[in-house]
Amino acid sequence: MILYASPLSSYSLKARLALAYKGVAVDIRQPPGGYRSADYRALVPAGTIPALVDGDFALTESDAIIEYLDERYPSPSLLPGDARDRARARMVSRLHDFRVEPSLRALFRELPPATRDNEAVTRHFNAFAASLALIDQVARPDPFLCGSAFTLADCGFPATLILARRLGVAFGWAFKEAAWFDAWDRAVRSQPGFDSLLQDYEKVVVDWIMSRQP
Ligand SMILES: N[C@@H](CCC(=O)N[C@@H](CS)C(=O)NCC(=O)O)C(=O)O
Repeated sequence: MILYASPLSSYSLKARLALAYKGVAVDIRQPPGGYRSADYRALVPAGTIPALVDGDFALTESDAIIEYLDERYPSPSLLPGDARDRARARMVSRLHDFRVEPSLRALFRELPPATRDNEAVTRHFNAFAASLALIDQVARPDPFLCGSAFTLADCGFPATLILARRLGVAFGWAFKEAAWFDAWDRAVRSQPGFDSLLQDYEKVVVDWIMSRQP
């Protein structure tokens, strides 16, 4: 299997953590010609990363990729428990993808100081804080977001929270970590292979932020 991914892509890291959790090795490649390129779209019509290519089957959308992996490699499960447990994990993951991460992504264009809109920065950080408050209400941290096992719900947050911390430094915003953060972060980093993936990601994020703030 091939995973098209890039070092700075938070959704690529989300898929890579799921693969690492399952101990599934794949060929990690950068999209030929870059994402959205014609060459890449010939392989992956949506043109986004991550994309999993398994023979003649090409799949985008990190949640769909992770659920496919979970069915192909059921153990350890990323959707354990009963119907409600699985539904909650899916809900938290979708809230991450549709509310938490987009409010941070909206800040990327505000990084260059020369063109920064400070009102927009405040608005996006407030939206981010509100989205995390929503996660506080619906998750069941113990220490993972939906209980004692790492699940689909946890996969997107490591990259997003690294980005949030680093963007907070760049914008001078005091990022208030959720009460569950420390225990969750320790538990996530103790999963085999995760810590080096997260450290590599953080280095790429720091370099990218510096390049946007000359
Ligand atoms: N909902 C998608 C989001 C993926 C996404 O936005 N990936 C970014 C890189 S992190 C990308 O491919 N951007 C290029 C584009 O949107 O065309 C997922 O869960 O995989």
